Amino acid sequence: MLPDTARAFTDIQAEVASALAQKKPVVALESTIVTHGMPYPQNEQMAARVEAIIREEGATPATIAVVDGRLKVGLSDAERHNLARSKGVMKLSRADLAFALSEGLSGGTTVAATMIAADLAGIAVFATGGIGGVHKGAETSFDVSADLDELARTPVIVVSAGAKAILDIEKTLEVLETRGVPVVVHGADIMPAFWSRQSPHPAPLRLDDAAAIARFHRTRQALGIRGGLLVANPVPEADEIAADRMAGFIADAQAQGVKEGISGKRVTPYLLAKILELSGGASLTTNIALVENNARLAAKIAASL
Ligand code: PSU
Ligand code: MN
Repeated sequence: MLPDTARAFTDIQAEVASALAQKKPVVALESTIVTHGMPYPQNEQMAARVEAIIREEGATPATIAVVDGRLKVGLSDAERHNLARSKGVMKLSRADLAFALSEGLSGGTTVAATMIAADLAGIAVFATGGIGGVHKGAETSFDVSADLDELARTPVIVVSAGAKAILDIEKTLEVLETRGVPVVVHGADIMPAFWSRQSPHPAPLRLDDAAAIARFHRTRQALGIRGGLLVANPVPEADEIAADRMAGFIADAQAQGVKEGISGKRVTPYLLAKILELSGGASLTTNIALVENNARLAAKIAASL
């Protein structure tokens, strides 16, 4: 599956390579959530737990990251540990993934870069927390995540809890629709809002189980419709933080970010860290729970495919 030209830069872990060769279910995982999205040591515990959940569901996890200029598809325990502890590594998206490889650098891969690597390796399903999207105030900042363009072009199923609620969810849905990206809410009629089960927006599409999601993906491929599919999986009720409670933390974090002049790639990591602080750690607990929930569904979709 991996093109020869990419092989020179890529290390596919033996377990992942053998699962792919035998057409067994494999789920890709991103690593910006580890390097920039959560503090140590919770990031490492989350990364290990999510891999264990995927194994419990009978699939093979493939965490994707760049380590010393090598594109890793599947990490060893030591590599995961080092990545979780590393400070100052890059946050890699489509624009700079190849830069880290050509310069021998290390970094966490965002949703966009992880989709590229998963597709290169022949992995069709990927679990994350929340995708990047259109930021609030994008009408002046022009801050729209490369994740949206990637979903439009790269044929990977991304299982998320929707777009992070720090974003403008309505505008994010509009861009996804324009780019032809199906947004399927799992088991609900309302679009989730990451930490909360409900946003004010209706679900663009709804499917209630993994088999139906896999069937939809195959049907698009049969028609030759290229591109990804976004699954929005609401956080379990027991773990959610009500949207009105989150709204206060989000607004305060945003105002603080504007005051400190935070822009570009730093916006999302800054807001996540600030909201963690303002919520007294509650946002992190919910973030971990929703990633675990997404990993479970992703493994079931991979098995159905
Ligand atoms: N989901 C989380 N935490 C994160 C991210 C997703 O629960 O930190 C990361 C993803 O890697 C996503 C990135 O691609 O945030 C979006 O960054 P930006 O808004 O700069 O495109
Ligand atoms: Mn951005």
